[in-house]
Amino acid sequence: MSLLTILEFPDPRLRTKAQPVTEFDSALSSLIDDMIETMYQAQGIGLAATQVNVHQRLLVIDVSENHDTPQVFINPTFTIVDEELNDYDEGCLSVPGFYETVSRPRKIHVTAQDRNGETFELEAEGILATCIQHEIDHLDGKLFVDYLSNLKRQRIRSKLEKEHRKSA
Ligand code: GNR
Ligand code: NI
Repeated sequence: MSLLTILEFPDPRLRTKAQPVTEFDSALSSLIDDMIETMYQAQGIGLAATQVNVHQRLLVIDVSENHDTPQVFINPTFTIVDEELNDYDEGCLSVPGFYETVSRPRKIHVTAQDRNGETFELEAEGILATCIQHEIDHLDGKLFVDYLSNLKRQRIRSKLEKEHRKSA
């Protein structure tokens, strides 16, 4: 397995719209394992392929207490079950160091495929619902900072650009 590099805002590659996964082969399985390893190493609860510069519709999540139950979602879609919004203090491995409140539908119904291409469905609420929506946004080239005011997003962009210059 190998660790993958996580792109950081405002990298334009994070704006790429991911394409559906069509080949459920060993290369896909290796990518999934690398993404899970990268998510754990970065201490994140989710990771979308877009963040590691792979523009396929694939994401991994682990919201379990012991960080030992990774979930894989390929070609995921969701419908809103409960329009009621949940506020969550969101962070993102591609926007390191910043946390802001985002409102999203609290309960969703998700359809996705597993690494063998088998379709499954589940209902998600709480942090899992928030995380799945955050990750699917990544696959569509969207970041949580897009829900903030232009001023806040601009400030975050400037601070991260400054950090990137320092470490370049
Ligand atoms: O690690 C993460 N924590 C988190 C907290 C609240 C809402 C969403 C997330 S996802 C994030 C990892 C990440 O950037 N996934 O894309
Ligand atoms: Ni993220």
